[in-house]
Amino acid sequence: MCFMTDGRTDGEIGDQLRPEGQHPSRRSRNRPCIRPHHQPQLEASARHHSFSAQCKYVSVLTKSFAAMSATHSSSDETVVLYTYFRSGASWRVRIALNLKGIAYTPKFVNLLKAEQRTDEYADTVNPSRLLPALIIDGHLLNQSLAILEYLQETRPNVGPALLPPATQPEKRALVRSLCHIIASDTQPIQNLRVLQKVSDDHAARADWAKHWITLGLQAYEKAIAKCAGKYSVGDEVTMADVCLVPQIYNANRFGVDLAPFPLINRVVAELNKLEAFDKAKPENQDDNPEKQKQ
Ligand SMILES: N[C@@H](CCC(=O)N[C@@H](CS)C(=O)NCC(=O)O)C(=O)O
Repeated sequence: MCFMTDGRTDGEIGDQLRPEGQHPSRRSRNRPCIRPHHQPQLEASARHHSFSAQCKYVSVLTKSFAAMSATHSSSDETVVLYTYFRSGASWRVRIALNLKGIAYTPKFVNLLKAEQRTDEYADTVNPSRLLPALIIDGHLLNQSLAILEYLQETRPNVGPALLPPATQPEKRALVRSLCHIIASDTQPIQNLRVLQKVSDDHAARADWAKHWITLGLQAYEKAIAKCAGKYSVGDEVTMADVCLVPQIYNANRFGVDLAPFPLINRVVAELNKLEAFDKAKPENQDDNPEKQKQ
């Protein structure tokens, strides 16, 4: 299994569990790691402005994008992803963008510094005060599963089909149900704001996360028993795989025993061989403090 139990420190495990404001430097958090072919003003502005200024900028940008998309819909406008290296939901979108070959500019939002909780962020980026958010084709999109479906619907012939075709509604429902095992029934119960509410005690938070992740993975393992091939559903990468990989990273962080999940382990090992998945990993993100030290 390629996930990084190795090199994990208490600090890393506790990252999501630690009180806010104790995170290492954000010196280079706005440095993009993947540049779009076109680099209009947004990227330069994103790098040089405070988060507050960035929010106002996005608001303006979003409005001007809305006006633009009324006149032409193109797929080569600047794509901006609001992301944090360890955010599983952002990670899903990073994978999908890579699979679809869409270059993007990351806008780093430090969850441990609660940058997602400001009113400005809620008003201009994501009303849920969560990551991710994606600006694409002149639209500002939230909710990772909605974003994955948007990418598939707007780019059906590029990269793998994240969802089976509409002519296979049962298979589509299967893929979506696997996504929801992770994205609805598991990840939300162990995200930062829930853990912070559960307890101030790091060990208690980890216990909580471990419990719910284990139940989620038990469901996923059973659910793919009849459909897994090379990947979760047959031999094509789907949205389900995109959701699975970040969840396994969290499972490792919280010390979940993955031995009882041989199918998941096999599928994840295959997925980790793919470049689109590799590029999307936390260790390859420019806002990862470990990467900044390199
Ligand atoms: N259902 C949302 C979940 C988003 C979510 O939980 N995001 C986490 C990061 S993975 C977050 O922003 N957490 C910040 C917090 O808990 O305050 C989606 O899929 O987009």
